[in-house]
Amino acid sequence: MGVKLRIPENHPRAKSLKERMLIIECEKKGIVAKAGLIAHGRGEAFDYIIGENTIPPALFATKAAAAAMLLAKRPVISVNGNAAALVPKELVMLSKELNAPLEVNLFFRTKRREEAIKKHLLAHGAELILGVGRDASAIIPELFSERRRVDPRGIYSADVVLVPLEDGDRTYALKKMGKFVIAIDLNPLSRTAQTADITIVDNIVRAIPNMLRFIEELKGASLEDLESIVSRFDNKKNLSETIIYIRDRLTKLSREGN
Ligand code: PTJ
Repeated sequence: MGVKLRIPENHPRAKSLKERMLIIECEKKGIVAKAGLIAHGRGEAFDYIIGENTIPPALFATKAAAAAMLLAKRPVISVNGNAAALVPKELVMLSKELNAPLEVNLFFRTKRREEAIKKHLLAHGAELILGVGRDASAIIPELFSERRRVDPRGIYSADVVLVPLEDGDRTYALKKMGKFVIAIDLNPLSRTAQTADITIVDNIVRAIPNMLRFIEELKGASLEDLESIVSRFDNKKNLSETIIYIRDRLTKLSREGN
């Protein structure tokens, strides 16, 4: 109890183990839900299958997502426990770059967790956090989980919503409200992945920094160029290419006798 595990730098899985420790530490601080530990493990398994690298369809989706966020009039970044634990600094940077507020939106919503996530993001440089306490006073229609509670200044009135690590019930409801949904989900088969307008099948620890790079690259692009990047993107096609990539990778590995 309370003993901090040191992960040797030369450990072959050091990066993954550090992410795991981050999630565990943040569960202790009340940021990550207990179920978030399990969700992380599911993510790790999919990440292992794609090779723990950003694969070409994910990069393509990230560029389209950056263009969509730049085109948005009211973009909002939804933050849950796992996202806050893994990439707090990067989420704050993204929020500032895009002038897109961060909104706490939780499946396992408790006052303690809302406050812990808000504190964590403020400690990483955020200035305003939406969706905490009474601020989550609007309701997403036809949604029955705690995720239905949203901030009228944030997700409720957003045109584009970035939802990292979704659990499937909200993307459909947001789409029914006419919103454009960008998901980050390592599982290309999940309901969220299948329902979103743009799905980035990548680990959030790579996807958000990649998005920041694309935003830098596209900041000066014309509206027409940004619109053309978004309209050329086909989520179903990109997900098929992701699954084909995984199939081909596994076939190659099986031939190598792995
Ligand atoms: O913080 P809360 O209360 O909102 O709870 C959040 C969790 C994550 C517990 C909740 O949304 C949940 O149970 O999610 P699921 O149904 O396990 O779905 C999470 C999805 O995120 C799965 O498809 C995972 O593969 C994926 N995932 C996990 N870790 C990562 C990830 N995707 C991208 N990057 C990751 N690091």
